[in-house]
Amino acid sequence: MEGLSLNQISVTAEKSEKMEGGLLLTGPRVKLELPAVPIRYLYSGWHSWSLTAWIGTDYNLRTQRPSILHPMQIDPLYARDHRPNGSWYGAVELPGGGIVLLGSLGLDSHVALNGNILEGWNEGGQLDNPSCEWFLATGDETGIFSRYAGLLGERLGKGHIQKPPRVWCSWYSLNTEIHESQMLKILNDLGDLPFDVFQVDDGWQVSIGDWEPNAKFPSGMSGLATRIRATGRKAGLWLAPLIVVPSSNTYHQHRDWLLHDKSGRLVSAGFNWGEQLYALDTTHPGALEWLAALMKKIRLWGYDYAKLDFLSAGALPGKRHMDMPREAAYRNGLKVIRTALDDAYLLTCAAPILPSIGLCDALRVGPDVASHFTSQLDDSLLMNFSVPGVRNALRTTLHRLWLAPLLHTDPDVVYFRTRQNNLTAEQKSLMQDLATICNVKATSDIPSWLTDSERTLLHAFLEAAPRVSKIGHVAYRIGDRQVDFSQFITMPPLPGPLTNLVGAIPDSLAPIKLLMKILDKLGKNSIKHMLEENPV
Ligand code: 9PG
Repeated sequence: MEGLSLNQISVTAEKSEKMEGGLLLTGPRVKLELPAVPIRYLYSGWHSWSLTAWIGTDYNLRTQRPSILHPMQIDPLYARDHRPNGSWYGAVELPGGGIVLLGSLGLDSHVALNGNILEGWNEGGQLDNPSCEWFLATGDETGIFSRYAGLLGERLGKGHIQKPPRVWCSWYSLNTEIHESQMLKILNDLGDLPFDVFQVDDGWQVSIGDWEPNAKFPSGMSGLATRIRATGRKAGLWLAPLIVVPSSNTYHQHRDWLLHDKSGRLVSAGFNWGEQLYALDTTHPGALEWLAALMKKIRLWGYDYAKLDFLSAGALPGKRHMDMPREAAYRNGLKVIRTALDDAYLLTCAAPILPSIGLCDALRVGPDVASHFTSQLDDSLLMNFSVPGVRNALRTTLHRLWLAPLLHTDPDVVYFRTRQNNLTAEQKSLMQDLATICNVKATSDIPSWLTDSERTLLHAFLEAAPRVSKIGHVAYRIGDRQVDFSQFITMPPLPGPLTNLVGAIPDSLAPIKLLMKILDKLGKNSIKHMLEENPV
C-alpha cells in the first residue's frame, strides 16, 4: 500500500490539479493508466438494493436474472456490461495492496475497469455537472472515502436531523396483509418499547399510483395517524410515488406523465405485485404538481415520516418532457418531494445513491433483509445479489457506511423473534450489531410473537447507545465487544459449468411474467395462511 503514489498513475483529463487528499480532475471523460492490473474492484451499485462490494477481478459476474427486474434492481443501462464497473465511483486494489479511488463529484457518471485502465465518464455531458469534476486519491480506504464524502457533501448537501428515529415497520412480518384493527392491536402491544415511529408499509393503498386508503383501512389514513400519534409516536407511511401500475387510475388518466422511450413506447420500471411497473417523468409539470400534492396530503393526514420506495424509476433512461440527464431529472423530482414534505423525516429506498444525497434524511443502503440468510437459487443460478436476503443486505450495507456523514445509513430492520424466522442467533445478532453501528434501528417483529426474553433484548437494544469505532475493513468495536463481518459477507463460490450454462439461457424464453404473477399469488396466500396460524 505504501508503495503506491499518485504519480505512478498516468492521468488523461481536461485538467488535473492538486487538492487536499488527492487530485481534482476535470472533464466529461477521464482515464487513468494504473501501474498494474488490479486484483479487486469496488463495485458501486446504482441504487439502494444494487450490489456494492469489493470483488476479485477474476470473479465472473454473469448478467443477473431475471432480466425483467433489471430496471427495478440495478442500472439497466449497464446490466450486460461484464467489465468491473459501477455508478459514480470505482476503486481498485493493486497487487501490492494499494488502493485507488476515482469518484465523480456529480451525477450521471459511471466508472469501469479495462485491464489496467480505469475510466470515468459523464453520461449527460456537461449539462448537470458543468465542470464534470472527479476526485482521484490513493491510500487508506477509510481515509479516502471520508474525504470523498466531504467533497460530495459540499456539492450535494447533507441531512440535518441529528438522531435517527427508532422505527416499527409492518413489512417484514405482514407484507401487504395489513389492516386497520391489526395495526391498532400491534400499536397497543408495543406498549413501553421505545419506538419513535410506527410505520405503515405497503398494503394500505388502493393501488400503486392511487394513494388513497383501501377498504382494509375504514377510518382512513388520517384516522390511523391520529391513533398512532395519541401513543406519543410519530406516524410513518410507505409510498412508491414514482411508479404506477396499469391497474391504477393514475395510469389511465395521465399517460403523458409517464416515462417514454424515444420511439414513444412506455419505459418498463420492472415487474412487481404481479404487474408491470411504469415510471413517472419527473420533468413533467403535471406529474410534479401531483407529487407535491401527494406529499402535502400525507402530511395533512398526520404522517411525519415518509418511506419513499422504488425511487430509481425516476432516473431510468428515457425521453423526458424536458430534456435533461436522467439523474438530474430524478433529483429535480426529489427536490419537489422534499419541499412538499417540509420537515417530515424522509427515508429514501431503492434510491440512486449520489442523486439522493442532501435531499433525504435517511437512505436505505442495501437490499432488503429477509427471514433467511441467503438462497442458492439467487446466489448461483440467478446470480442476483440485489434480492432480499441477510447476506446480500449485510454485504452491500457495510460497503456504504462511508456515507454516514451525509445521511442516516439505513441497514433495514433487525429481528429478535424466533417465531417465523429461519435466521440463527448469530445471524440475528450480526444484523443487530450493524443497526447499532448505523444507529438506525428498526424491526417488524410482532410483539405477541416475541418471548419475554426476546422482548427484553429488543427493549435493551433500542435503548442502548454504546461507543462504536471502526477497527478494520468491515470490523467494529461496539462497547467492549468486537465484531468482524468479513466471513459473513463473502461472495458465494462461483457456480459450476452446468449452472452457468442454464443461468445463461435467455430468460426471455420463459413465461417470466406469468411465473411472477403466480409467485405473487402464492406468496400472498402463504402469508395469509401463516397469519391464521400466527395471529398478531
Ligand atoms: C414493499 C417493500 C418494502 C421493502 C422495500 C421494497 O423484487 N424485488 O427485488 C424487490 C425487492 C425489495 C422490495 C420489493 C421488491 O421491497 O425495500 O422495505 O417496503 O418494497 O413492497
